[in-house]
Amino acid sequence: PFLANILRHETFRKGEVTVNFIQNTKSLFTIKEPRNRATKLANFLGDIIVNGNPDVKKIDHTKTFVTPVVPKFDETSGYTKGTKDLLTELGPEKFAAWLKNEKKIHFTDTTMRDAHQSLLATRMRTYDMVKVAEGFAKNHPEIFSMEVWGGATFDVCLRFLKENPWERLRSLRKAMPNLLLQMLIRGSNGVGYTAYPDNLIGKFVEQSWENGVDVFRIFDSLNWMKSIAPCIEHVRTRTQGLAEGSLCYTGDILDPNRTKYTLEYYIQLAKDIENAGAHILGIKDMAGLLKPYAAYELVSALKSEINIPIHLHTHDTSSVQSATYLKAIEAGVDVVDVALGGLSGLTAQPNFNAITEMMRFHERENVMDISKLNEYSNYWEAVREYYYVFESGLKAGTGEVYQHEIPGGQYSNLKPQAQGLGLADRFHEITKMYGEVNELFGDIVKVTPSSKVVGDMAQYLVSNNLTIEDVKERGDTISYPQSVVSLFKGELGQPVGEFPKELQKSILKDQKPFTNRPNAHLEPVDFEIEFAEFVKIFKRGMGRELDITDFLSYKLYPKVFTGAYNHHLKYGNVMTIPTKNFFYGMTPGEEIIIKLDKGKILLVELISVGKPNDNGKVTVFFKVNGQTRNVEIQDHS
Ligand code: 3PY
Ligand code: ZN
Repeated sequence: PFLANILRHETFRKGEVTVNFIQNTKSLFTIKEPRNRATKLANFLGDIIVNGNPDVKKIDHTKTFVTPVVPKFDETSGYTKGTKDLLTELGPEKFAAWLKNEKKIHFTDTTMRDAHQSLLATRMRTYDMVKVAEGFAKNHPEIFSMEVWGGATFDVCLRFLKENPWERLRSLRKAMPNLLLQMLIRGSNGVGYTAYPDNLIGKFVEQSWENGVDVFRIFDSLNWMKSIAPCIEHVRTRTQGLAEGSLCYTGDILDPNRTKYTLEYYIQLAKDIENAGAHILGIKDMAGLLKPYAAYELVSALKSEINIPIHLHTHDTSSVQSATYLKAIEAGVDVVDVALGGLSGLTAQPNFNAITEMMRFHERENVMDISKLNEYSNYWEAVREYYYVFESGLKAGTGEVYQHEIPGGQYSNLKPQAQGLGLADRFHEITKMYGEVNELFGDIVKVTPSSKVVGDMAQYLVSNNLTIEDVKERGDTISYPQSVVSLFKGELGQPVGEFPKELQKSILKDQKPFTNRPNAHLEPVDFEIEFAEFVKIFKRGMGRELDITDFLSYKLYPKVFTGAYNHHLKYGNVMTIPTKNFFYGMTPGEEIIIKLDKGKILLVELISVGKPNDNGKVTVFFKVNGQTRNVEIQDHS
């Protein structure tokens, strides 16, 4: 009603709004404001203002921001038919055949998932995505898919952003009904760091589809088919979506001295993935190790050995990965992953805008509206500034990646982790140690969650001033990080080759490893009974019925879900708070608009912030929709 009041007002309609329009126009406030929600949000903002966002470690008070400009689009028009419509029309098998026959190169836009996972520690908020989602889908219906979900986004949504990841998915689905939406799923590890019961993964896949996912990029952190195949089966049996079974690329197929991950190894794995029923083969080059000439060899060989289309993913950590795409395109790859300029390059994907130009006038060109793409790049460039505290600090491409082999999505997290351990100034020691730990572990595939284990071990050794030699000489006297024990026990599955036996013994001490599927050790979930119990525990105050998607969040991340739930009870839904204010609070005199559901809005102005009283409480004075609203916040400083 408040928004309607504004929209209806003469002054607003004539475009003559001045700064004080709202305050001076009392008639706008003849509405009943949603009091409880307003108080909760004021408490949230008050807490950020007084104590800071706990996720933000160090604020640069001189930092200024420019307002991101949302590129224009026709809000009243429908959507041009895109790949989602085609999938609905053809079904997954025929769709895959269509893709394989396409001459032009297709693009997956990773801006809303992997790009920010890899540059900004996954902190991008739904708020900034939904602003451009509809326009982007209308302006760029040629896009193959939008990667918007999975990987670390699920965990980070709940843990740090206090968002409901399912709500993100649903909003993006609604805004982009014509394009395929894509997610990354870690095989039997779902969107977590450990194996889950098979029927839980099955339900998760089913609900992901129901809520908007079309393309499931499925991988296993050790390239273990026994983890990949069941997940492909879930997609085939429970959805009408596309199973993109993926091989994770590591090593260097052109290096004659690296005999573990050879071209023959990848061809066999690709065949296994095809035989397991994948509609598309993903080549997941998570660390950006696939060099241009190797890409040509690999894609050419796969093109002649398998019959499904090939989708290539890389990270530009070294800065030469555009050349990899060029060679892969020459070899016939069907789709490549790119990120919009402002959020591309370095540990993220190669630059969409530049790759589009690279292909211009080539026989495989996919014609895009480049000036519109550039406008979106500018939008993300401006939005990115709000997330400056999460930047990894990497300023240039690095050849070191070929030594340490750290995945792009892990790199931006490793730095804050190192900082948290007080090891910020020893970061290069950690990255070097990461490579050495990989050797020690027998050169394993490193991608979430196996990569996290290598990272944990590297940080553990550096922080305890231990060397690889120490581990080799007196490993049985060392007490290893829990994740390392778990890996060597077989809880993440089995690596290519085997675990080095001596090391495994010294890590496990007297525990016995297993070699069958970790999921075989897990009890299936009894959905009926457990869901009923869940609803009983979490029944208070969400303002809506809890559903199966909430239950899945809980089963995947019990503690994190509980934290997010309690946060919600205390502060309400904070998803629609503008990003700058979500992370950095407000300054006196600042006025912001917070959209609630069903078109309701709150106009919040920070009037002033008091001094702590004897009990350490600070009064924060707001005006909410024109009415004074004071909140008392405990000062934790
Ligand atoms: C993830 O699993 O989150 C990844 O992005 C792996 O590359
Ligand atoms: Zn990636």
